Amino acid sequence: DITYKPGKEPDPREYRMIFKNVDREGWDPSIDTYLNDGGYEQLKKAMDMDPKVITEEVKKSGLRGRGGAGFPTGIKWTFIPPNNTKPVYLICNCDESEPGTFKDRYIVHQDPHQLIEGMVISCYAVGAKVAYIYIREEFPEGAKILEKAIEEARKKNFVGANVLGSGFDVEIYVHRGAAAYICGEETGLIESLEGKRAYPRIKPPYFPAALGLYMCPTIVNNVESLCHVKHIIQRGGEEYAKLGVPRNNGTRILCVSGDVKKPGYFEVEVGKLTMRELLYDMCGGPKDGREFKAVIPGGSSSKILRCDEEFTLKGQGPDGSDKKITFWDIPMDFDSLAACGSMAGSGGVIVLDDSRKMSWVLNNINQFYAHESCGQCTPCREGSTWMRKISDRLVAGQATPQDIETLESVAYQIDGKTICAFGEASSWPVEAIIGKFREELLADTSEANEDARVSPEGQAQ
Ligand code: L3W
Ligand code: SF4
Repeated sequence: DITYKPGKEPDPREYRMIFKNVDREGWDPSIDTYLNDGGYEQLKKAMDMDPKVITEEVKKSGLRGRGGAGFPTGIKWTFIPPNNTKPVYLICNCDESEPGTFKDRYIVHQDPHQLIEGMVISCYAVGAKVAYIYIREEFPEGAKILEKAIEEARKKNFVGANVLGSGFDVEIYVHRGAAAYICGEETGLIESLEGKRAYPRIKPPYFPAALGLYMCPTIVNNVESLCHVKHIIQRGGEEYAKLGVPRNNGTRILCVSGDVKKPGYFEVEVGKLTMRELLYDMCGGPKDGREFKAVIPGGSSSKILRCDEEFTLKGQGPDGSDKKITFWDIPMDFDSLAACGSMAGSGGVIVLDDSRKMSWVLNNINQFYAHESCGQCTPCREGSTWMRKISDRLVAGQATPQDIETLESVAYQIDGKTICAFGEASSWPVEAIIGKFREELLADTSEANEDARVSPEGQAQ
């Protein structure tokens, strides 16, 4: 009996759980609307459970982090040292900045109480009395909505001292981010929250679950991940785990942008849908007169896939044999996309058709990472700028074939040699685009450009 606003109806293949209230007719982000829909019932249920049992349920659910790395949420929670005597913090990572990703903002804008309910349950499970929502600076409206929602929840005793008479106290603070992509890297975020520049910390030893905010145990989870906790309590971990496919449980929100007829957000059971079903059935196929060329499946940091590629999935065929699949058969889950050499990342599916020149795509990505590098480590700071300069030349028609080799070599010299995953995020797209579209990129170069590199004074440019 739920209806959605005209033109915003979900696709019939969707499974709306986290996005159930997004674009819903008659819905608003107030607590009254949420309570009328059964809101905060799962918090009441959770407060009667042992915190350890909640963590067990989250482990059983198989929930994997929706922020990019897909790390199991329940397991992360158990990394808090058992003999810990320091305060524990929970941080909701709402610094949604990965190019191609636009899901957390909708939750915050349209269903903030779902997030708050999930956060309070999570705080209770991990023993955190203070939680922060680190929201990207560019979401000022979202920050206001969250502040208001927290106040509403406090008035009803869902947040604050002695939550629902349980003896459990919890405060949630909204913290506006520092307007940089690196603030979404969990240790950069923590530094920023401490009032410092968002320089990521070396992990290990500083895994936040042991040494995080103010060097205290800190759980950092993405907005969407925290919302799932409420639904795990409602269904029970085992029942929740029936959604999706083994090791890739639950639902996830895919954000599709770029060259499709119907871009948008789609909540689906993880792994139940193939690339073909997503792009043709749900997104309406390519624009008129065009053909699909390539897809970046998990935000700009993930490796590009060509639409004419074939893959071998090790041990996934009958009786443990290898299974051959085409690009179109890839199930949209963490493990399958990893097996195809890319990743599910933060769910941002960027589609490119045959009108896109790969030199332009490469340069667009390089511009972003060169701008966003925090500058702390040399391979990333210098390398991301070199990569941008070379691809600037490529789109300007001033590159030589040797430039492509240099660009590839720079990428491989960043990859694996930096403090945080930004190094890989910036180099993987370059490695994949050159590896898969080398001939096309070379066609945009010319040996003759070598001569143009020498200035009138005879100095190399
Ligand atoms: C304790 C251990 N904790 C791992 C924890 C770790 C973190 C999580 C995953 O993210 C992704 C990248 C992009 N003891 C632990 C441990 N953990 N081992 O598990 O850790 P990790 O290192 O695998 O990944 P990461 O560096 O946290 C990297 C994505 O993030 N990304 C962009 C994200 C953008 C958004 C957005 O816009 N919404 O989220 C950029 O790099 O996909 O794969 O919590 O502490 N032994
Ligand atoms: Fe900063 Fe890049 Fe080093 Fe990460 S890899 S710490 S973003 S310079």
